[in-house]
Amino acid sequence: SASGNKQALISLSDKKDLAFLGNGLQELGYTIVSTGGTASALESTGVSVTKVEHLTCFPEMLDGRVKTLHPSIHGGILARRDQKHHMEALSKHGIGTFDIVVVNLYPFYDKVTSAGGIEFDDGIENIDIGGPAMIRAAAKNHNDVLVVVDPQDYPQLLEFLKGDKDDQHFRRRLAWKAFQHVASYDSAVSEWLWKQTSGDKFPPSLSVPLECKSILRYGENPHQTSAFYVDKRLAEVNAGGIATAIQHHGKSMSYNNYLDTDAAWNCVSEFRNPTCVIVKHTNPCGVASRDDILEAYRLAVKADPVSAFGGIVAFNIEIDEALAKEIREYRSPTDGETRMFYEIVVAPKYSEKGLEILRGKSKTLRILEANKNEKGKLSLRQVGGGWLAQDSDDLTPQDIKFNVVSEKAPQESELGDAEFAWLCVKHVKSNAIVIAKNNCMLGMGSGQPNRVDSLRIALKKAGDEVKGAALASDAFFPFAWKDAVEEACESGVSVIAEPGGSIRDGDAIDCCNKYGVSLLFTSVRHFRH
Ligand code: 93A
Repeated sequence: SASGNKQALISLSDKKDLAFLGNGLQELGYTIVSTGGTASALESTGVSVTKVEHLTCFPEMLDGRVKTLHPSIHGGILARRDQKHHMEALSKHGIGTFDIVVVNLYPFYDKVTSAGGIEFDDGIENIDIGGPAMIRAAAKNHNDVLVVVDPQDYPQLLEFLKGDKDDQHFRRRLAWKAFQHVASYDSAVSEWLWKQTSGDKFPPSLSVPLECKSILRYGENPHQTSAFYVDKRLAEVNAGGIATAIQHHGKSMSYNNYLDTDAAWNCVSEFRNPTCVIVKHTNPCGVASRDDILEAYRLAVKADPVSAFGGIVAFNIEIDEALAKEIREYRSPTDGETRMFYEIVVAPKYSEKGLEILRGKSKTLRILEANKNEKGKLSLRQVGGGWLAQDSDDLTPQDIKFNVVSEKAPQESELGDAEFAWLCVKHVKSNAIVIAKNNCMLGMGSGQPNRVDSLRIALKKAGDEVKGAALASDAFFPFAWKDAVEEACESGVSVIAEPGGSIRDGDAIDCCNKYGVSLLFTSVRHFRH
């Protein structure tokens, strides 16, 4: 500073851990300069503060729009200490330097996404101008100024200041984080403005603020490097699905683990009754709903015990003591001996005892507690040189009409089976066929380049249980005779649900009438490529 004192500039909307920071800096001999609200908060915890107005000799004006935008502030941040003429300019104007700048911004995203929404003018007032200016200035001049935007970095900042070593690495890491903070903030503002002005969901450019959550050990294969990025804005409002899940136990998550857990969590989250879903390589290989969740779990394993081994087990209800014990102890139905092994268990909640028991299953078992998935999210996928964007597929059987197009109409239980199979088939990679009965998946065929092969795989897995079951197909059958529909009918299913819409729909209807099978057209397709 002008008098040679060490100075810190603090201006915070999120005042978490402010007392810890203020006291720590004061003890280290820093003079603290602050904006109105931050200054009052610091004073109330016994830290003495110089108000920004005292340096600028201007009051906060324009309802706070101009508080820190002044040469006395920005000169003190931006001056290069190794440039004589910079320092001379400061002293000529009586400006002191800042060694530390701690700023976080008006909570724009929280405000514009808050329940009940926000008026346009309020949104505008929540765009922070002075804060980003200070952050960018300090980050640019990080060689001389430490810039902190995250309360989690306060302890490390104080440790750094107590030490006697300067560390370019630490300074640059803080500057990197600062520019991330501002970039993500600006992208939230621009996306909100687009929605306000055009009402259109897809802006002409995308700037999703992605923040690296972790560097992964490797990608899909060990020779590929990999990292996991979270959508910062969704993380802030706790709506991030698998990206914001808490890991209670186990080895760190891998690239494939994230893909598979996402698939399992997306699928199980859609069921209303207590449900267990087991996923292997992004496809559900076992799904069952029961009031008794232990039974649901056992049925989900039994659907395909070979695939379930080493899979991801997902529940849509709390894992309590009894369920945890069952997961720990249950033996593979293939030999009645080997205890089932899983990569990951994911659920919305755990009882204390349940968590303790699962921790005891194995050192490596990853135990995740995930947040509900928000509907209506943008889904993004990469192709060479670009990204494809679409609405997430949020339609469930409750949104769909199952139109009877055959002579035979399904009984109520058959209709229930068809709806259950339909919800499962939505989560299976195309071409997808699911066979289900009594709220339990009996077989599935996925990912084959033709529908007949997927059907044959599903039938083989269902075995004898296929008699009287429901069959769902994620898209229409291009051919009926000597093809998928006839094979399905011959196998003994009692009801088939498919979108309809083929020029050969008539053949499918005739075929079902010949075999006395109910045929339902949903007019909705669930491709998953
Ligand atoms: O309204 S602003 O865009 N204009 C400014 O000059 C300014 N200076 C700091 N917003 C400004 N700030 C922001 O005020 C900071 O980014 C921080 O989030 C907040 C702290 O205000 P207070 O200390 O009064 O609570």
